[in-house]
Amino acid sequence: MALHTQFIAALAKRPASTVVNGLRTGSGSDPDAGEFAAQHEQYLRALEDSGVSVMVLPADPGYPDSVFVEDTALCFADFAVVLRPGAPTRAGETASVAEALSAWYATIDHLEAGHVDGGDVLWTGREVLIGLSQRTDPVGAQALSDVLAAHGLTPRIVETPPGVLHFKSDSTSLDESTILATTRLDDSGVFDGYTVLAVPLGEEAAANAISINGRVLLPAGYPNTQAMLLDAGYDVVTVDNSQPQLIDGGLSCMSLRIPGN
Ligand code: CIR
Repeated sequence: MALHTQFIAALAKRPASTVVNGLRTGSGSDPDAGEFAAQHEQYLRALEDSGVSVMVLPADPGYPDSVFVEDTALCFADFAVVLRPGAPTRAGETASVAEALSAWYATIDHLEAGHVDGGDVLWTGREVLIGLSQRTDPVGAQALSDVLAAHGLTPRIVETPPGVLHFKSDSTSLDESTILATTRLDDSGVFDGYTVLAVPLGEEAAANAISINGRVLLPAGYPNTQAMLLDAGYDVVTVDNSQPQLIDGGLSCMSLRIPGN
């Protein structure tokens, strides 16, 4: 199993009641705070059942989107990077996450310029793809690229399809050679050299999954993607994510997974 899909721990944050005011690209209905919290609990159980110990930070009502901790930092085996989220209302989410990460990391770098959301950064095990998006700008992408290269990783700055919030809204690294992705992202050629499992049309939201300790956590409600992954030999566990999806949240967005080393 590739290192980048093996994890010992995860960091999450409880959704605040203000999650109903979370940012969204469309004009969809508000999530229900109670149902969101219930689905979040199930999500935490699914992570624990996958063999990680989960640290859960208290809710932060001042930041409606703060449940989506993935956007605030990156976690590698030997170091973490605290990011600068691109939405102004999310800039203050990083402090509590940075403090919590010191439980695992002696080395924590900080992005010094521009903006990057963690949802735009895909570590494939071979390289780190940094997707330019509405949230991740060229200055931030280059600054992150420099940090990662200094740690011996191989960064590559790429494009996110128009209208897609984050690069990882449309992609997941299943293992070092295989990517789960939407056709609209795969068609860009960004994954040339990888085996791509394309989610069937109409199931685009299933492209955001989590490959963790030999299983794939997949949002519930995407039977064709589930069947494709099962056929390909993956162990699939579904998690109801309908509430986070109302505000553009995928499964990966709600935790930072800490690799073992
Ligand atoms: C936002 O727009 O920032 C949140 N409502 C959703 C963030 C989802 N995060 C992610 O894809 N990594």
